[in-house]
Amino acid sequence: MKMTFRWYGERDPVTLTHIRQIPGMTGVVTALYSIPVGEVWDEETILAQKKLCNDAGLEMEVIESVPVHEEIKLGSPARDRYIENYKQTIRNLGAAGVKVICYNFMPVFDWVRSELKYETPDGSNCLAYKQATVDRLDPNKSSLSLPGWDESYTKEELSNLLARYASVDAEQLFQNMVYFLKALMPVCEECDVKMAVHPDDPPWSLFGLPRIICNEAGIDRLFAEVDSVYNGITFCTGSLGADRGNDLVKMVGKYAGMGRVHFVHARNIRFAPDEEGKLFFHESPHPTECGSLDIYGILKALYVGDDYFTALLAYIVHGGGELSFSRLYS
Ligand SMILES: [Mn+2]
Repeated sequence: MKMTFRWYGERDPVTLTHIRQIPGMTGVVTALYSIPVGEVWDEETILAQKKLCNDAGLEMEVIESVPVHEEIKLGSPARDRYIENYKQTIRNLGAAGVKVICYNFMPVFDWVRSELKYETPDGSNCLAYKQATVDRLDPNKSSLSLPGWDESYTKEELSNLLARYASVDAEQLFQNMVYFLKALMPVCEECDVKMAVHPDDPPWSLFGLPRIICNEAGIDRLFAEVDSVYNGITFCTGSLGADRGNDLVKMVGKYAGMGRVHFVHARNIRFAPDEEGKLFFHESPHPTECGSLDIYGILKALYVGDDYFTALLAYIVHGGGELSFSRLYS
């Protein structure tokens, strides 16, 4: 088990030097931010990023994320070209020593929050999700803007994309994901690179778009359908924990026991009352008593060694920070 920290590249205000100063932190989780979604990540750019990390005394063994092109999620005839590109990216990352690729399979929108700077009683800021706010939004309306949304689409492109998803239900999306993973598995095995899907965040359908990696049943089905250790999960406690029906301690123990947990996002969230009576939660510091998730139980189930466990509790990251752990099965 290695403790790693997210690094958003050279524009990240939290520098590699800062990350290196955190005791116990041996690596970063990063990505190549300059390459358009769907294109091959070339070796030269990968190695340049790796050199920056290594020169700072940090490893680059986990990538978050290699985005999946919408044509793959839509299951269109154009998907095969993008799948071939993804396979080449896996080969190039594997050659550079990368062991785990985190990705997600959410249509159109990535994670969704209603606020990026919710102020908690102690004055710290964090991400928050108010269902009442999200319910009032319509992605087809021109005035819409939400924190974290992909601004690379024009309004027209976004509308067209949403229209194409009208014929893709949860079952179709699942089949498209299976097609994608089955195509990848031989390359993953050959290059020893593990795929670790990040759960949908939040783990339920939004704006009429299907979401499928939301709970134990969905993950069980994915693992059964593509039955390889190279088809694993990023166990994001905050994402899965937003659905109170998810028994995180049970799930993480079960999937770790199957050798399918390749990467962990360990973070806590706190459910709080909402004036409109709808779901409301915000990020909270890691210790169990600071939020609504049993972080102690989750980490115990993961069997984190004493050193790292102590280190984790010592570093309470405010502001929606995710501590990441990678479990590398070699
Ligand atoms: Mn996460």
